[in-house]
Amino acid sequence: MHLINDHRLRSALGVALWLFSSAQMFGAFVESDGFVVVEAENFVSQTTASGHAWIATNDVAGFVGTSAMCAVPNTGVSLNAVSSSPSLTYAVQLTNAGTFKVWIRAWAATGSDDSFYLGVDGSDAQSVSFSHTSAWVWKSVSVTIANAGTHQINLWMREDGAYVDRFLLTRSSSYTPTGDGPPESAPGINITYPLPGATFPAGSSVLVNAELKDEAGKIVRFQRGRGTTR
Ligand SMILES: [Ca+2]
Ligand SMILES: [Ca+2]
Repeated sequence: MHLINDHRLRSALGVALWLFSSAQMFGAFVESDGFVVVEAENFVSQTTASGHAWIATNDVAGFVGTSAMCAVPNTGVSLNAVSSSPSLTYAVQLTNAGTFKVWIRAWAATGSDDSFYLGVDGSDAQSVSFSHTSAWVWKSVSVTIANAGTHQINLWMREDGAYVDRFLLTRSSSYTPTGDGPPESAPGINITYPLPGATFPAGSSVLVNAELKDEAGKIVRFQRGRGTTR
């Protein structure tokens, strides 16, 4: 008999990864070992406001993933309130509560392009300013999240022309990312069948059910596949 755990299913059958790669919508990214890492381009939703919007762009080299996000047009606007600011919303699934450091990888050409607002669950917006060195830099702020589970991370424009590549949450107060930072976290894919610990004879044909949920917990994609155990 071969014991098949969740990891083995993913690698042996590839169903969950195929599901993720084919999904157009991103669910919650899952905390692992006190870390959640998210590409800025993998937002759940966005809004436009004040004649501005966040767009995916590849025009500054050195981004990670498929792109960075930039608040455009860059016409010298600085917004005072997030209620009138274009937003990006992300979903993270936390197994811990408490104080997290949020590290954001950002880029700016000038001192009029180097800030944004960051919030949690649509509130507690903090103004974040970073260095305009025309290089990708990591900047951190602290946030407190009262309970584990799925939460929103919100990014709002402050100064137009700001670029954001990716961000991470960490429970460590001493950790400092360098370079690109760690790989992006796994999305919240649940394998609903077989259950963890299920056993099958080697060479069995196994049906696998997997689902991807959005930040509200609604199933946005369901996939069924079949593979053979090794
Ligand atoms: Ca600007
Ligand atoms: Ca990116």
